[in-house]
Formats: sequence, structure tokens, C-alpha cells
Amino acid sequence: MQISFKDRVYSNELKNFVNKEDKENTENKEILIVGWVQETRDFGNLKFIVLRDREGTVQICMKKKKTPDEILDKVKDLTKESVVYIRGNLSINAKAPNGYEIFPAEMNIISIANVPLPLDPSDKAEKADVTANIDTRLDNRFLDIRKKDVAAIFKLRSRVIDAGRKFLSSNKFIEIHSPKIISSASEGGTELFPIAYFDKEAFLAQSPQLYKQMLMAGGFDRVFETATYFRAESHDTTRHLNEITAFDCEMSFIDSENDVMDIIEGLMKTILKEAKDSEEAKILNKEISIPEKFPRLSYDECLQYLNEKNITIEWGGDIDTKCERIMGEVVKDKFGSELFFITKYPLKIKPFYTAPENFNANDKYSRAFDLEYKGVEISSGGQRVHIYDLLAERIKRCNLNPENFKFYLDAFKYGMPPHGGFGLGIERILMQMLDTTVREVILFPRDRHRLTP
Ligand code: AMO
Repeated sequence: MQISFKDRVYSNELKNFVNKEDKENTENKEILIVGWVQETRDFGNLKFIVLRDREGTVQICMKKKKTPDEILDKVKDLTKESVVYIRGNLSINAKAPNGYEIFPAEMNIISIANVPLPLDPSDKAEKADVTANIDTRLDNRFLDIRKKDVAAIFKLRSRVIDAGRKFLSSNKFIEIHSPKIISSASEGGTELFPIAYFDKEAFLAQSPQLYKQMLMAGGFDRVFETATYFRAESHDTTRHLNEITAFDCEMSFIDSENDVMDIIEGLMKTILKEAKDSEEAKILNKEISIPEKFPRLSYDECLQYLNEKNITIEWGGDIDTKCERIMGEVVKDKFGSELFFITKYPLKIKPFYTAPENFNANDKYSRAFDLEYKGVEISSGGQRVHIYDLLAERIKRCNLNPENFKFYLDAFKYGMPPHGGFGLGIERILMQMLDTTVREVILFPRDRHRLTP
């Protein structure tokens, strides 16, 4: 039999065809639905399939005499999670989930699922299987994402990226794609993945940093990328990955790094609002709060607050994971915000492209900042050096060879406006928003131990 999937509807669209005032018309409407068999129930003369697709489930009802024998026969062979095609009619039934069910006129088994399943994705199994070993879940991600809660995370991720992209486009940012095969480090030499590139030395890109800056010289005064970063960090934590996705932005003609922070603040508020009002937040039972203003505290102020908690960081030292968490609590208590910026970092701990506070290589402070969400860094950025001589000097002082950056430095010789930007990790946003770990919010994580699937 010729099967066409063209006219199929998702389970959540079925309600559009239900008209309780006009039962007859509803029942005459023919429906095509495809999905996975979540469950079958056999009560002799009465049989049910709970059919699940991307958007939900629907009950398929079969009765002796009413349903063709051929279908009743096929149901016996159906294993859980097999894919079936059903053509049938809607029927209003107050006892059915959502108040309606489908009586099939034709059923085709498209693909039979093997038994046993390595992971049970049905709603009923959810409680048990969500606590199943994360490795088993990731090894069988195709089954894992059939679970409603897990699917909701990735629908939310798509929503967040879409909202972010729309915000940036409406703020005059042009979407770009920078190379992912590069010849020199932008974020420190120790974190590079070397690759074989004919007879040349090459690496996977750590970030679009050098390229987005070069575009500022090109006059593309606002650019963004939903970028992939590759980081050869050997961290084995709940917040580090070796392949990351980020909103990566750069903008020209800024007065200071504050203009860049204004953009991130707007971007994050848009994302949080979109997530807060989403269907997925309901499914995941998440309350998402949106601060009115993200406080901006200097590095020195943070050291002071930490000092009040009896934690001493020597000036120029890193505000480590534990201190970030404590600062997250301090800011939440004092300012009522889960998001805040740490500004004016010491110049000596920031990359070569970071602008010194007063554009002097000997400055103590920089124009770099981080954005923290619930005590975890989700973004870093700042104003950049746009002056050729100062940049060459900064490269040298960071113990790097300006020769290796010729292609980049050249862009600063022929008209480069003042500019700044940021990288905002998409996994970090989602993991903090949902109070979970980084592996839960990326489909196929690349981490210290995982290269498949
Ligand atoms: P940075 O190295 O801080 O800055 O990266 C920017 C953001 O990317 C995310 N991120 C990570 N997420 C998960 N696992 C990792 N291993 C990881 N590394 C980074 C974080 C981080 O804040 N070029 C600069 C940005 C800029 O100044 O424009 C950069 O790459 O959310």
C-alpha cells in the first residue's frame, strides 16, 4: 500500500479538529498520525495503543467488529517503541486522555523495535530512568530524548537560541560564520586540539575571537555567531565540555565595555523571558526569575565581599569556582539578582586582546568582565585593544609571538574602530537556568571521556 506522510498531524494538533458541539463532523475527519508505540493494552475485545510523537501522546482505540481484523492482528506483533502509521478517525470520549481518541482504519508497522530496550523512555518509566546512569542515557541518547522531560530541555534550547538570534538581529547584528580550522591560538596555547591539515600545523578553533575582531576593521560594525568552540581542557567537571556552543558577538564604536554589557543584559533578559513563559518551563517545573538590573561589581569589590566572608584572594588571583558560588549568594542576598557582572579584572590575568583600563600596557586594570548566573560564569568579554602598537606589545607581554598573528595584526593597520564583545556559553545558560549539569543540556557531549555517540 502506498503510504504518504505528507498530511500527518502531530498529536497536539488533534485538538484543533475536535468540536464537541459537532460530534459527527469531528468523527468524519480523517487523521494521519505517525509515532512510537509507548504502550499497548489488551482487554480482549478492547485494545489500546498509546502513540507518542514529538509533541505528546494520543490514545488509539480498537474494538472487535469496529476495527478491521487485520489491524487487530498486527497489534499482537507490536513491541514497545516501534514506529507505526495510523490513518483513522477522531472520536470524542470523555474517558480518554484529553477527551478524544483515534479509531484506526488503516495501520502500518513502519519499524519494529528490538526487545529489550536499553532504556525505557515511557512516561511511566521516567522517574526510574531519569536517575539511570547518565552514561547509559548518553549512550542511548536517541531513546533518552523520547522522554518528555529530556525532549523539553532540547526544545527549550532551540527556543533560547532562536530568541537570542532574533534579539541580536533586531539590534543590527549580522550573523557570521568564522573558520573552525585555525593556525594560532586566541585563548591560550594549552587548550588547543591539534589536527592534521596537509603539511601545515593547524588546530580546532577555540573561539571566533580573532575573526570577529577583524570584521570590525571590515566595517561590519556588529556581528554575531552561534559558534562552536573546541577546548582541549582536561577538566572533568559538571560545567566543562570540550566542544561548546556560544553566542559570540563583537561590536564597534563603543564608548566603553559598559555598552557591551548593556547588549548582554538585553540578550539575557530576552532569553529568560522567552524561557519563563515557555511550555517547556512548565513541563520541567522551573520558575525562572528575571532581574530588573544585573549589578556590575568590580573585581576589587568582589575581593572585598569575599574578605567579609573570611576568604582572602591575593590581588591578581583567580576568583575560583567556590568563590564564584559564594559571590552568587552574596549578590542574591544584597541585590536580589541571580545574574551579575564582575568588571575591571586585573589586566595580567586577561588575554592579549583585552583593553587595558587606560589603553596603556602598564595599566593595572583591564576593561574585561565576566557575567555570572547563579554563581557560575556564563560569559566573558570586554573592550578590546584597537591600537596596533599596543596590541603588538600586549601579544609580546603575554609571551606570544606577534609573527604568528600577522594576519590578525594587519587588520589593525588600516582603520580599526574601538570595539568590544563577548562569548556567552549556551550550555552554561541552560544548565544554570535549569539547575542541572552541562551534559544534560547538550545532545551529544564531548568531554574528557566521551567521543561517541
Ligand atoms: P571564554 O574562554 O571565557 O571567552 O569563553 C566564553 C564562554 O564560553 C563558555 N565556555 C565553556 N562552557 C563549557 N565548557 C567549557 N570548557 C567552556 N569554556 C568556555 C563559558 C564562557 O563564559 N573570546 C572570549 C570571549 C570574548 O571575549 O568575546 C572567550 O572565548 O560560558
